[in-house]
Amino acid sequence: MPYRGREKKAHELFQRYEGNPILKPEDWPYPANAVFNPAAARVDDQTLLLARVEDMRGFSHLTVARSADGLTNWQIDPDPTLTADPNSQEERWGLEDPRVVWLEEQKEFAVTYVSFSEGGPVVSLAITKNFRTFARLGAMLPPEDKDACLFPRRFDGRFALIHRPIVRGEAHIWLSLSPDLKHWGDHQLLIHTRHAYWDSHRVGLACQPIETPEGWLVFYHGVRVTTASQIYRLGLVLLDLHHPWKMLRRSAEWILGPQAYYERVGDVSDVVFPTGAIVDAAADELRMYYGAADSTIAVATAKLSDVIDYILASPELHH
Ligand code: BMA
Repeated sequence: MPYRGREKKAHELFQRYEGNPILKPEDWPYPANAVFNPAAARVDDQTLLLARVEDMRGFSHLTVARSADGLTNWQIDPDPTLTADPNSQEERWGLEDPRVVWLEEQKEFAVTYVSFSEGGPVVSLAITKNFRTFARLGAMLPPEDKDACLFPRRFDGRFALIHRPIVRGEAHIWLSLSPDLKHWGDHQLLIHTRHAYWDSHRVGLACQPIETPEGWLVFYHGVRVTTASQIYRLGLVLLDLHHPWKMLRRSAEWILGPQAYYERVGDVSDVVFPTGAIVDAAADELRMYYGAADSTIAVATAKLSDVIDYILASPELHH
């Protein structure tokens, strides 16, 4: 694709919805301290969010909220949708930060979420058709691991998982492969932190990978540690369509950072943490759902074509 030279600047891609935050603990049908970091999927012509809900003990579970337009009139499940399995060692201290993807072969949704085990956070997999009943497949890889999502299909016969282990205090994004969604191998470093940049301290997957004719759009969060706080912002890479372990381009700048009051002030200040996206290709629209300051849920919208133009104008990476 030739360079088209009409791309927007990084910070112009997304528009915050004026009704933000769209979901708050006060909206919940039962007591909750915070609602944030939701997975997003289109189900029965509605936008479905699977939100992380933190209870008054400080433990989290996941609850579904549905809306016809993805912005207003949210119908929240009256009770928690997916809670920690009391018999599971891995889910001892709750479930956090889900991502959802539609598996084309299985014709089911895959939910990858963080289980807080006594041995640290691990990524677990649950499969569902309807977000009412779930088949739990357990922990995928050892701790410490977070920020994971599957791709919707196999590549050269194998499923691919993006995830973020922490090793020696370093937090880079990895990609692993599996023939059966159970046994994982061929682990590869995919996106590393960048010294001195806004994403110098930690990186982790944001929403589910988004397929385009140019390749996979993979949004990720990047963390900078300052003397005052840790700032969570959003970046973007483009992965090869057929070989997603190959990164083609990476944005130098962040494209969304904490600016609005609800992103700057909350239980954890200065956090935008996107975990779910809805794409309407016909309308050229990308809606990004994110946790704001670990307290509420907000949404920002971009034109899909603007995002593609932007990443295609970022420097090509050579392997
Ligand atoms: C990360 C995760 C997220 C959280 C973020 C900001 O490590 O635990 O759940 O939103 O920190 O506090």
